[in-house]
Amino acid sequence: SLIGSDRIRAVVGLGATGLSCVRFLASKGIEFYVVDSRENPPGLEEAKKLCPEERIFTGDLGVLETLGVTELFVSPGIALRTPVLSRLAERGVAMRGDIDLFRDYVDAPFVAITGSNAKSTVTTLVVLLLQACGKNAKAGGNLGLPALDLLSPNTDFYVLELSSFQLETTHGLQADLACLLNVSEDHMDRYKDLYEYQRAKQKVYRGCKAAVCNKQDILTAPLLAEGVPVRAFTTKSPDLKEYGMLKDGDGAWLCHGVERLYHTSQVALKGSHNHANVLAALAMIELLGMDVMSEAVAKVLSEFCGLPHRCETVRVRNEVTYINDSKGTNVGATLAALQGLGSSAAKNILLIAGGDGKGADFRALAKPVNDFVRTTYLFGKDAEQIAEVLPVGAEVKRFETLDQIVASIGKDGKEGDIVLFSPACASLDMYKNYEVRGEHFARLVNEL
Ligand code: UMA
Ligand code: ADP
Repeated sequence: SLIGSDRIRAVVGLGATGLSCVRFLASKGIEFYVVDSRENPPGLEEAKKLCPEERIFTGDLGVLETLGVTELFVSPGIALRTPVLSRLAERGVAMRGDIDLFRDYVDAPFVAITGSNAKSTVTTLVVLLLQACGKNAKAGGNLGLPALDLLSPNTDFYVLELSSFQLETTHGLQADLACLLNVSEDHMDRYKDLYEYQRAKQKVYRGCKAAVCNKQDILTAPLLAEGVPVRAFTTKSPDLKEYGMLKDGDGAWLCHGVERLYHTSQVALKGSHNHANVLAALAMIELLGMDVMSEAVAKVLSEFCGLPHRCETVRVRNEVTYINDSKGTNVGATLAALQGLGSSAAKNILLIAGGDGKGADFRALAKPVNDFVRTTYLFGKDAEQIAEVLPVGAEVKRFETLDQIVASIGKDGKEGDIVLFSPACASLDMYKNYEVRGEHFARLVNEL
Protein backbone atom coordinates (compact mmCIF):
# COMPACT_ATOMS: atom_id res chain seq x y z
CA SER A 1 0.00 0.00 0.00
CA LEU A 2 0.92 3.61 -0.21
CA ILE A 3 1.27 4.57 3.41
CA GLY A 4 4.50 2.60 3.97
CA SER A 5 6.54 5.09 6.01
CA ASP A 6 9.76 3.53 4.75
CA ARG A 7 9.31 5.12 1.34
CA ILE A 8 10.87 8.36 0.21
CA ARG A 9 8.65 9.85 -2.42
CA ALA A 10 8.92 12.52 -5.03
CA VAL A 11 6.37 13.99 -7.40
CA VAL A 12 8.14 14.56 -10.72
CA GLY A 13 6.61 17.34 -12.80
CA LEU A 14 4.44 20.23 -11.70
CA GLY A 15 1.81 20.45 -14.39
CA ALA A 16 -1.83 19.43 -13.91
CA THR A 17 -0.87 15.86 -13.00
CA GLY A 18 1.93 16.76 -10.60
CA LEU A 19 -0.29 19.24 -8.81
CA SER A 20 -3.05 16.66 -8.43
CA CYS A 21 -0.51 14.30 -6.83
CA VAL A 22 0.73 17.08 -4.53
CA ARG A 23 -2.82 17.90 -3.42
CA PHE A 24 -3.65 14.26 -2.89
CA LEU A 25 -0.51 13.28 -0.94
CA ALA A 26 -0.73 16.43 1.18
CA SER A 27 -4.37 15.70 2.00
CA LYS A 28 -3.33 12.24 3.24
CA GLY A 29 -0.54 13.68 5.38
CA ILE A 30 2.13 11.87 3.36
CA GLU A 31 5.56 13.53 2.97
CA PHE A 32 7.07 14.02 -0.45
CA TYR A 33 9.54 16.00 -2.54
CA VAL A 34 8.59 17.87 -5.71
CA VAL A 35 10.94 18.16 -8.69
CA ASP A 36 10.45 19.77 -12.10
CA SER A 37 13.04 20.35 -14.83
CA ARG A 38 11.60 23.78 -15.57
CA GLU A 39 12.64 26.88 -13.62
CA ASN A 40 9.10 28.06 -13.22
CA PRO A 41 6.59 25.21 -13.78
CA PRO A 42 2.89 26.05 -13.96
CA GLY A 43 1.96 24.48 -10.60
CA LEU A 44 4.75 26.06 -8.53
CA GLU A 45 2.74 28.65 -6.58
CA GLU A 46 0.04 26.20 -5.55
CA ALA A 47 2.59 23.53 -4.64
CA LYS A 48 4.32 25.98 -2.28
CA LYS A 49 1.10 26.21 -0.28
CA LEU A 50 0.95 22.45 0.19
CA CYS A 51 4.57 21.42 0.57
CA PRO A 52 7.47 22.97 2.53
CA GLU A 53 9.55 25.06 0.13
CA GLU A 54 12.78 23.28 1.02
CA ARG A 55 11.24 20.11 -0.44
CA ILE A 56 10.57 21.70 -3.85
CA PHE A 57 13.32 21.70 -6.51
CA THR A 58 12.96 23.29 -9.92
CA GLY A 59 15.25 23.77 -12.90
CA ASP A 60 16.79 20.29 -13.09
CA LEU A 61 15.73 16.70 -12.40
CA GLY A 62 19.30 15.77 -11.40
CA VAL A 63 18.64 16.54 -7.74
CA LEU A 64 16.56 13.33 -7.59
CA GLU A 65 19.82 11.38 -7.37
CA THR A 66 20.74 13.09 -4.12
CA LEU A 67 17.45 12.79 -2.23
CA GLY A 68 17.50 9.04 -1.58
CA VAL A 69 14.09 8.61 -3.20
CA THR A 70 12.53 5.15 -3.42
CA GLU A 71 9.28 5.95 -5.20
CA LEU A 72 8.47 8.52 -7.89
CA PHE A 73 5.16 9.77 -9.24
CA VAL A 74 6.23 10.73 -12.73
CA SER A 75 4.09 13.07 -14.86
CA PRO A 76 3.05 11.80 -18.29
CA GLY A 77 4.91 14.58 -20.10
CA ILE A 78 8.28 13.24 -18.89
CA ALA A 79 9.73 10.23 -20.69
CA LEU A 80 10.87 7.38 -18.44
CA ARG A 81 13.88 7.22 -20.77
CA THR A 82 15.11 10.55 -19.38
CA PRO A 83 18.64 9.57 -18.24
CA VAL A 84 18.24 10.44 -14.56
CA LEU A 85 14.96 8.51 -14.37
CA SER A 86 16.33 5.43 -16.09
CA ARG A 87 19.36 5.45 -13.77
CA LEU A 88 17.05 5.57 -10.74
CA ALA A 89 14.83 2.84 -12.18
CA GLU A 90 17.89 0.63 -12.61
CA ARG A 91 18.64 1.10 -8.92
CA GLY A 92 15.14 -0.17 -8.10
CA VAL A 93 13.30 3.11 -7.54
CA ALA A 94 9.59 2.56 -8.30
CA MET A 95 8.34 4.55 -11.31
CA ARG A 96 4.68 5.17 -10.62
CA GLY A 97 2.14 7.74 -11.75
CA ASP A 98 -1.07 9.46 -10.73
CA ILE A 99 -3.15 6.59 -12.12
CA ASP A 100 -1.40 4.08 -9.84
CA LEU A 101 -2.29 6.31 -6.89
CA PHE A 102 -5.86 6.64 -8.12
CA ARG A 103 -6.14 2.86 -8.38
CA ASP A 104 -4.85 2.45 -4.79
CA TYR A 105 -7.54 4.73 -3.42
CA VAL A 106 -10.58 4.49 -5.67
CA ASP A 107 -13.54 2.83 -3.98
CA ALA A 108 -16.05 2.73 -6.85
CA PRO A 109 -15.89 0.88 -10.17
CA PHE A 110 -13.72 2.56 -12.78
CA VAL A 111 -13.48 2.30 -16.53
CA ALA A 112 -10.16 2.78 -18.36
CA ILE A 113 -10.26 3.78 -22.03
CA THR A 114 -7.24 4.08 -24.27
CA GLY A 115 -6.36 3.99 -27.97
CA SER A 116 -4.44 6.05 -30.49
CA ASN A 117 -7.61 7.85 -31.53
CA ALA A 118 -11.19 8.37 -30.37
CA LYS A 119 -10.39 8.21 -26.64
CA SER A 120 -11.96 11.58 -25.79
CA THR A 121 -15.00 10.99 -27.98
CA VAL A 122 -15.71 7.55 -26.51
CA THR A 123 -14.93 8.57 -22.91
CA THR A 124 -17.36 11.48 -23.21
CA LEU A 125 -20.03 9.29 -24.78
CA VAL A 126 -19.71 6.60 -22.11
CA VAL A 127 -20.05 9.10 -19.29
CA LEU A 128 -23.07 10.75 -20.96
CA LEU A 129 -24.71 7.35 -21.42
CA LEU A 130 -24.09 6.33 -17.80
CA GLN A 131 -25.50 9.64 -16.60
CA ALA A 132 -28.56 9.21 -18.81
CA CYS A 133 -29.02 5.78 -17.21
CA GLY A 134 -29.25 7.52 -13.84
CA LYS A 135 -25.71 6.90 -12.62
CA ASN A 136 -23.40 9.39 -10.96
CA ALA A 137 -20.51 9.07 -13.40
CA LYS A 138 -17.40 11.26 -13.72
CA ALA A 139 -14.91 11.49 -16.57
CA GLY A 140 -11.30 12.62 -16.55
CA GLY A 141 -7.68 11.59 -16.95
CA ASN A 142 -6.01 12.53 -20.23
CA LEU A 143 -9.34 14.16 -21.14
CA GLY A 144 -8.36 17.08 -18.89
CA LEU A 145 -9.24 16.77 -15.23
CA PRO A 146 -6.53 14.63 -13.57
CA ALA A 147 -7.87 11.32 -12.26
CA LEU A 148 -7.09 12.07 -8.59
CA ASP A 149 -9.13 15.27 -8.76
CA LEU A 150 -12.21 13.24 -9.67
CA LEU A 151 -12.29 11.21 -6.46
CA SER A 152 -15.40 12.07 -4.47
CA PRO A 153 -18.00 10.24 -2.38
CA ASN A 154 -21.20 8.82 -3.87
CA THR A 155 -19.71 8.28 -7.31
CA ASP A 156 -21.10 5.25 -9.14
CA PHE A 157 -18.48 5.11 -11.92
CA TYR A 158 -15.24 6.83 -12.84
CA VAL A 159 -14.49 6.87 -16.56
CA LEU A 160 -10.81 7.52 -17.30
CA GLU A 161 -9.28 8.39 -20.63
CA LEU A 162 -5.70 7.14 -20.41
CA SER A 163 -2.75 7.94 -22.66
CA SER A 164 0.09 5.53 -23.33
CA PHE A 165 2.26 7.81 -21.18
CA GLN A 166 -0.09 7.41 -18.23
CA LEU A 167 -0.31 3.65 -18.74
CA GLU A 168 3.49 3.27 -18.76
CA THR A 169 3.61 4.10 -15.07
CA THR A 170 0.74 1.82 -13.97
CA HIS A 171 1.38 -1.53 -12.29
CA GLY A 172 -1.58 -3.89 -12.57
CA LEU A 173 -4.32 -1.38 -13.30
CA GLN A 174 -7.21 -3.77 -12.41
CA ALA A 175 -9.86 -1.64 -14.06
CA ASP A 176 -13.43 -2.84 -13.67
CA LEU A 177 -13.70 -2.39 -17.41
CA ALA A 178 -10.85 -1.76 -19.84
CA CYS A 179 -11.01 -0.77 -23.49
CA LEU A 180 -8.30 -0.40 -26.13
CA LEU A 181 -10.01 1.25 -29.10
CA ASN A 182 -7.29 1.12 -31.78
CA VAL A 183 -3.52 1.22 -32.17
CA SER A 184 -1.79 3.20 -34.89
CA GLU A 185 1.46 5.10 -34.86
CA ASP A 186 1.63 8.11 -32.55
CA HIS A 187 4.26 9.66 -30.29
CA MET A 188 7.06 7.91 -32.17
CA ASP A 189 9.41 10.49 -30.67
CA ARG A 190 8.85 8.73 -27.30
CA TYR A 191 8.82 5.08 -28.37
CA LYS A 192 11.38 2.82 -30.04
CA ASP A 193 8.79 1.33 -32.38
CA LEU A 194 5.07 0.61 -32.77
CA TYR A 195 5.34 -2.48 -30.58
CA GLU A 196 6.79 -0.66 -27.61
CA TYR A 197 3.92 1.82 -27.95
CA GLN A 198 1.39 -1.03 -28.26
CA ARG A 199 2.80 -2.65 -25.10
CA ALA A 200 2.13 0.56 -23.18
CA LYS A 201 -1.44 0.66 -24.53
CA GLN A 202 -2.02 -3.03 -23.73
CA LYS A 203 -1.31 -2.32 -20.05
CA VAL A 204 -4.87 -1.04 -19.87
CA TYR A 205 -6.05 -4.68 -19.74
CA ARG A 206 -3.83 -5.79 -16.81
CA GLY A 207 -6.03 -7.55 -14.29
CA CYS A 208 -9.23 -6.05 -15.67
CA LYS A 209 -12.62 -7.52 -14.76
CA ALA A 210 -14.15 -6.99 -18.24
CA ALA A 211 -12.83 -5.80 -21.58
CA VAL A 212 -13.83 -4.24 -24.90
CA CYS A 213 -11.62 -4.50 -27.98
CA ASN A 214 -11.70 -3.70 -31.69
CA LYS A 215 -12.24 -6.76 -33.89
CA GLN A 216 -10.79 -4.91 -36.88
CA ASP A 217 -7.53 -4.08 -35.11
CA ILE A 218 -5.55 -7.11 -34.01
CA LEU A 219 -3.22 -4.90 -31.93
CA THR A 220 -6.12 -4.29 -29.52
CA ALA A 221 -6.75 -8.00 -28.80
CA PRO A 222 -6.47 -8.68 -25.06
CA LEU A 223 -4.79 -11.64 -23.38
CA LEU A 224 -7.03 -12.28 -20.39
CA ALA A 225 -7.68 -14.86 -17.73
CA GLU A 226 -10.40 -17.36 -18.51
CA GLY A 227 -13.90 -16.15 -17.69
CA VAL A 228 -13.25 -12.42 -18.08
CA PRO A 229 -16.10 -11.15 -20.26
CA VAL A 230 -14.98 -9.53 -23.52
CA ARG A 231 -17.00 -7.70 -26.16
CA ALA A 232 -15.53 -6.91 -29.56
CA PHE A 233 -16.84 -4.21 -31.89
CA THR A 234 -16.59 -3.99 -35.66
CA THR A 235 -18.12 -1.89 -38.43
CA LYS A 236 -18.84 -5.15 -40.31
CA SER A 237 -21.58 -7.65 -39.48
CA PRO A 238 -21.04 -8.95 -35.96
CA ASP A 239 -20.87 -12.48 -34.59
CA LEU A 240 -22.97 -13.43 -31.61
CA LYS A 241 -22.22 -11.15 -28.62
CA GLU A 242 -20.21 -8.75 -30.78
CA TYR A 243 -21.26 -5.20 -31.58
CA GLY A 244 -21.33 -4.39 -35.30
CA MET A 245 -23.28 -3.08 -38.27
CA LEU A 246 -25.85 -4.68 -40.54
CA LYS A 247 -26.62 -3.06 -43.87
CA ASP A 248 -29.91 -3.54 -45.63
CA GLY A 249 -32.13 -1.78 -48.13
CA ASP A 250 -32.77 1.23 -45.95
CA GLY A 251 -29.28 1.98 -44.67
CA ALA A 252 -27.26 0.60 -41.80
CA TRP A 253 -28.05 -0.56 -38.28
CA LEU A 254 -25.92 -0.65 -35.16
CA CYS A 255 -26.37 -4.16 -33.81
CA HIS A 256 -25.59 -6.41 -30.89
CA GLY A 257 -25.26 -9.86 -32.46
CA VAL A 258 -28.38 -10.26 -34.61
CA GLU A 259 -30.32 -7.70 -32.60
CA ARG A 260 -30.80 -4.33 -34.32
CA LEU A 261 -30.30 -1.54 -31.78
CA TYR A 262 -30.26 1.80 -33.62
CA HIS A 263 -30.48 2.88 -37.24
CA THR A 264 -27.60 5.16 -38.25
CA SER A 265 -30.13 7.91 -38.94
CA GLN A 266 -30.90 7.90 -35.18
CA VAL A 267 -27.24 8.56 -34.37
CA ALA A 268 -25.94 12.13 -34.49
CA LEU A 269 -22.26 11.13 -34.89
CA LYS A 270 -21.43 10.70 -38.57
CA GLY A 271 -18.88 8.61 -40.46
CA SER A 272 -18.01 4.94 -40.06
CA HIS A 273 -15.17 5.72 -37.62
CA ASN A 274 -17.76 7.37 -35.39
CA HIS A 275 -20.13 4.41 -35.70
CA ALA A 276 -17.26 2.28 -34.38
CA ASN A 277 -16.99 4.70 -31.47
CA VAL A 278 -20.70 4.40 -30.65
CA LEU A 279 -20.52 0.60 -30.81
CA ALA A 280 -17.56 0.61 -28.41
CA ALA A 281 -19.49 2.82 -25.99
CA LEU A 282 -22.58 0.58 -26.18
CA ALA A 283 -20.47 -2.52 -25.52
CA MET A 284 -19.01 -0.79 -22.48
CA ILE A 285 -22.27 0.25 -20.90
CA GLU A 286 -23.66 -3.25 -21.45
CA LEU A 287 -20.72 -4.70 -19.49
CA LEU A 288 -21.40 -2.14 -16.76
CA GLY A 289 -24.92 -3.52 -16.42
CA MET A 290 -26.89 -0.90 -18.37
CA ASP A 291 -29.65 -1.63 -20.86
CA VAL A 292 -28.24 -0.71 -24.29
CA MET A 293 -31.65 -0.23 -25.84
CA SER A 294 -33.59 2.36 -23.94
CA GLU A 295 -35.09 5.79 -24.48
CA ALA A 296 -32.37 7.35 -22.36
CA VAL A 297 -29.62 5.83 -24.51
CA ALA A 298 -31.43 6.69 -27.76
CA LYS A 299 -31.71 10.30 -26.65
CA VAL A 300 -27.97 10.65 -25.97
CA LEU A 301 -27.10 9.03 -29.33
CA SER A 302 -29.45 11.37 -31.18
CA GLU A 303 -27.99 14.45 -29.46
CA PHE A 304 -24.23 13.92 -29.09
CA CYS A 305 -22.66 15.18 -32.29
CA GLY A 306 -19.06 15.03 -31.15
CA LEU A 307 -16.47 17.20 -29.46
CA PRO A 308 -15.07 20.39 -30.99
CA HIS A 309 -12.05 20.06 -33.33
CA ARG A 310 -12.93 16.46 -34.29
CA CYS A 311 -14.31 16.51 -37.84
CA GLU A 312 -16.45 19.48 -36.89
CA THR A 313 -18.23 21.40 -39.66
CA VAL A 314 -17.27 25.06 -39.28
CA ARG A 315 -19.02 26.62 -42.23
CA VAL A 316 -20.63 25.96 -45.60
CA ARG A 317 -19.66 28.81 -47.94
CA ASN A 318 -20.57 28.87 -51.64
CA GLU A 319 -21.46 25.18 -51.22
CA VAL A 320 -17.95 24.36 -50.01
CA THR A 321 -17.96 22.60 -46.61
CA TYR A 322 -15.13 23.54 -44.23
CA ILE A 323 -14.29 20.91 -41.60
CA ASN A 324 -12.07 21.48 -38.60
CA ASP A 325 -10.29 18.27 -37.51
CA SER A 326 -7.43 19.98 -35.67
CA LYS A 327 -7.44 17.07 -33.19
CA GLY A 328 -6.23 14.95 -36.11
CA THR A 329 -2.74 14.97 -34.60
CA ASN A 330 -1.56 11.65 -36.03
CA VAL A 331 -1.78 9.70 -39.28
CA GLY A 332 -4.51 7.35 -38.01
CA ALA A 333 -6.91 10.21 -37.27
CA THR A 334 -6.41 11.80 -40.69
CA LEU A 335 -6.89 8.41 -42.35
CA ALA A 336 -10.19 7.96 -40.50
CA ALA A 337 -11.34 11.44 -41.54
CA LEU A 338 -10.43 10.85 -45.20
CA GLN A 339 -12.08 7.43 -45.25
CA GLY A 340 -15.12 8.67 -43.34
CA LEU A 341 -15.71 11.70 -45.59
CA GLY A 342 -14.11 10.71 -48.89
CA SER A 343 -15.72 9.62 -52.12
CA SER A 344 -13.50 8.22 -54.86
CA ALA A 345 -16.10 9.16 -57.48
CA ALA A 346 -16.08 12.82 -56.43
CA LYS A 347 -12.42 13.20 -55.34
CA ASN A 348 -13.56 16.49 -53.85
CA ILE A 349 -11.45 16.85 -50.71
CA LEU A 350 -9.02 19.72 -50.32
CA LEU A 351 -6.78 18.51 -47.50
CA ILE A 352 -4.80 20.83 -45.23
CA ALA A 353 -2.06 19.04 -43.29
CA GLY A 354 1.30 19.54 -41.61
CA GLY A 355 2.82 20.47 -38.28
CA ASP A 356 4.99 18.49 -35.87
CA GLY A 357 4.91 14.87 -37.04
CA LYS A 358 6.42 13.47 -33.82
CA GLY A 359 8.61 11.13 -35.86
CA ALA A 360 5.68 9.51 -37.70
CA ASP A 361 5.80 7.53 -40.91
CA PHE A 362 3.36 9.31 -43.23
CA ARG A 363 3.29 6.68 -45.98
CA ALA A 364 -0.19 5.41 -45.07
CA LEU A 365 -1.60 8.74 -46.28
CA ALA A 366 -0.60 8.09 -49.89
CA LYS A 367 -3.51 5.84 -50.81
CA PRO A 368 -6.42 7.81 -49.34
CA VAL A 369 -4.93 11.03 -50.70
CA ASN A 370 -4.73 9.39 -54.11
CA ASP A 371 -8.33 8.14 -53.81
CA PHE A 372 -10.12 11.11 -52.27
CA VAL A 373 -8.04 14.30 -52.38
CA ARG A 374 -7.83 16.76 -55.28
CA THR A 375 -5.24 19.08 -53.76
CA THR A 376 -3.13 18.86 -50.60
CA TYR A 377 -2.09 22.08 -48.86
CA LEU A 378 0.91 21.73 -46.58
CA PHE A 379 2.44 23.89 -43.88
CA GLY A 380 4.45 23.55 -40.68
CA LYS A 381 7.65 21.86 -39.56
CA ASP A 382 7.20 18.46 -41.22
CA ALA A 383 5.38 19.56 -44.41
CA GLU A 384 8.25 18.28 -46.58
CA GLN A 385 8.09 14.82 -45.01
CA ILE A 386 4.42 14.57 -45.97
CA ALA A 387 5.08 15.89 -49.48
CA GLU A 388 7.71 13.19 -50.01
CA VAL A 389 5.30 10.29 -49.49
CA LEU A 390 2.37 11.58 -51.53
CA PRO A 391 1.71 9.81 -54.82
CA VAL A 392 3.56 11.00 -57.90
CA GLY A 393 1.36 13.47 -59.75
CA ALA A 394 -0.66 14.44 -56.68
CA GLU A 395 -1.31 18.17 -56.61
CA VAL A 396 0.53 19.63 -53.62
CA LYS A 397 0.79 23.28 -52.58
CA ARG A 398 3.14 24.50 -49.87
CA PHE A 399 2.64 27.55 -47.65
CA GLU A 400 4.25 29.20 -44.66
CA THR A 401 1.05 29.86 -42.72
CA LEU A 402 -2.50 28.68 -42.32
CA ASP A 403 -3.66 32.22 -43.20
CA GLN A 404 -2.12 31.85 -46.66
CA ILE A 405 -3.66 28.40 -47.11
CA VAL A 406 -7.20 29.45 -46.24
CA ALA A 407 -6.89 32.51 -48.48
CA SER A 408 -5.78 30.28 -51.36
CA ILE A 409 -8.47 27.65 -50.72
CA GLY A 410 -11.10 30.37 -50.61
CA LYS A 411 -10.34 30.81 -54.30
CA ASP A 412 -9.70 27.14 -55.24
CA GLY A 413 -12.86 25.64 -53.68
CA LYS A 414 -15.62 24.58 -56.05
CA GLU A 415 -19.27 23.74 -55.38
CA GLY A 416 -19.52 20.42 -53.52
CA ASP A 417 -15.92 20.44 -52.26
CA ILE A 418 -14.92 19.52 -48.73
CA VAL A 419 -12.08 21.47 -47.17
CA LEU A 420 -10.65 19.17 -44.52
CA PHE A 421 -8.23 20.61 -41.96
CA SER A 422 -6.81 17.38 -40.52
CA PRO A 423 -3.09 17.99 -40.00
CA ALA A 424 -1.90 14.41 -39.16
CA CYS A 425 0.56 16.25 -36.92
CA ALA A 426 0.75 17.86 -33.51
CA SER A 427 0.36 21.64 -33.42
CA LEU A 428 3.27 22.43 -31.12
CA ASP A 429 5.62 23.73 -33.83
CA MET A 430 3.36 26.76 -34.41
CA TYR A 431 0.59 26.81 -31.78
CA LYS A 432 0.08 26.40 -28.05
CA ASN A 433 -2.14 23.36 -28.63
CA TYR A 434 -4.58 21.77 -31.09
CA GLU A 435 -7.47 23.87 -29.76
CA VAL A 436 -5.75 27.16 -30.53
CA ARG A 437 -4.85 25.79 -33.98
CA GLY A 438 -8.47 24.73 -34.62
CA GLU A 439 -9.81 28.09 -33.45
CA HIS A 440 -7.37 29.84 -35.79
CA PHE A 441 -8.66 27.76 -38.70
CA ALA A 442 -12.30 28.44 -37.79
CA ARG A 443 -11.65 32.18 -37.50
CA LEU A 444 -9.92 32.33 -40.89
CA VAL A 445 -12.76 30.39 -42.51
CA ASN A 446 -15.41 32.58 -40.96
CA GLU A 447 -13.59 35.68 -42.21
CA LEU A 448 -13.58 34.48 -45.81
N1 UMA B 1 7.63 19.09 -18.48
C1 UMA B 1 8.94 19.48 -18.35
N2 UMA B 1 9.58 19.18 -17.20
C2 UMA B 1 9.03 18.54 -16.18
C3 UMA B 1 7.66 18.17 -16.31
C4 UMA B 1 7.00 18.44 -17.48
O1 UMA B 1 9.51 20.07 -19.25
O2 UMA B 1 9.70 18.31 -15.17
C5 UMA B 1 6.90 19.40 -19.74
C6 UMA B 1 6.55 18.14 -20.53
O3 UMA B 1 7.58 17.75 -21.37
C7 UMA B 1 5.32 18.59 -21.27
C8 UMA B 1 4.67 19.60 -20.35
O4 UMA B 1 5.66 19.95 -19.41
O5 UMA B 1 5.65 19.23 -22.46
C9 UMA B 1 3.44 19.08 -19.65
O6 UMA B 1 3.74 17.83 -19.04
P1 UMA B 1 2.95 17.30 -17.77
O7 UMA B 1 3.23 15.86 -17.62
O8 UMA B 1 3.17 18.20 -16.62
O9 UMA B 1 1.45 17.50 -18.27
P2 UMA B 1 0.14 17.79 -17.40
O10 UMA B 1 -0.08 19.24 -17.28
O11 UMA B 1 0.21 17.01 -16.14
O12 UMA B 1 -0.98 17.19 -18.35
C10 UMA B 1 -1.08 15.75 -18.45
C11 UMA B 1 -1.35 15.40 -19.90
N3 UMA B 1 -0.27 15.91 -20.71
C12 UMA B 1 0.63 15.11 -21.29
O13 UMA B 1 0.57 13.90 -21.24
C13 UMA B 1 1.75 15.75 -22.07
C14 UMA B 1 -2.69 15.99 -20.33
O14 UMA B 1 -3.00 15.47 -21.62
C15 UMA B 1 -3.79 15.52 -19.38
O15 UMA B 1 -5.00 16.15 -19.71
C16 UMA B 1 -3.41 15.87 -17.94
O16 UMA B 1 -2.13 15.30 -17.62
C17 UMA B 1 -4.43 15.33 -16.92
O17 UMA B 1 -4.43 13.93 -16.87
C18 UMA B 1 -2.80 16.39 -22.69
C19 UMA B 1 -2.06 15.70 -23.82
O18 UMA B 1 -1.57 16.38 -24.71
C20 UMA B 1 -4.16 16.84 -23.21
N4 UMA B 1 -1.93 14.37 -23.83
C21 UMA B 1 -1.26 13.64 -24.89
C22 UMA B 1 -2.22 13.37 -26.04
O19 UMA B 1 -3.44 13.35 -25.82
O20 UMA B 1 -1.73 13.10 -27.15
C23 UMA B 1 -0.75 12.31 -24.35
P1 ADP C 1 -8.14 11.06 -28.69
O1 ADP C 1 -8.64 11.52 -27.36
O2 ADP C 1 -7.74 9.61 -28.69
O3 ADP C 1 -7.15 11.94 -29.32
P2 ADP C 1 -10.49 12.15 -30.05
O4 ADP C 1 -11.85 11.65 -29.76
O5 ADP C 1 -10.09 13.46 -29.50
O6 ADP C 1 -9.45 11.02 -29.63
O7 ADP C 1 -10.27 12.19 -31.63
C1 ADP C 1 -8.97 12.41 -32.14
C2 ADP C 1 -8.97 12.32 -33.63
O8 ADP C 1 -9.30 11.00 -34.05
C3 ADP C 1 -9.96 13.24 -34.32
O9 ADP C 1 -9.30 13.75 -35.45
C4 ADP C 1 -11.10 12.31 -34.71
O10 ADP C 1 -11.80 12.75 -35.85
C5 ADP C 1 -10.36 11.01 -35.00
N1 ADP C 1 -11.17 9.81 -34.75
C6 ADP C 1 -12.37 9.71 -34.13
N2 ADP C 1 -12.78 8.43 -34.10
C7 ADP C 1 -11.82 7.68 -34.69
C8 ADP C 1 -11.65 6.28 -34.95
N3 ADP C 1 -12.58 5.39 -34.57
N4 ADP C 1 -10.53 5.91 -35.59
C9 ADP C 1 -9.59 6.79 -35.98
N5 ADP C 1 -9.70 8.12 -35.77
C10 ADP C 1 -10.79 8.57 -35.12
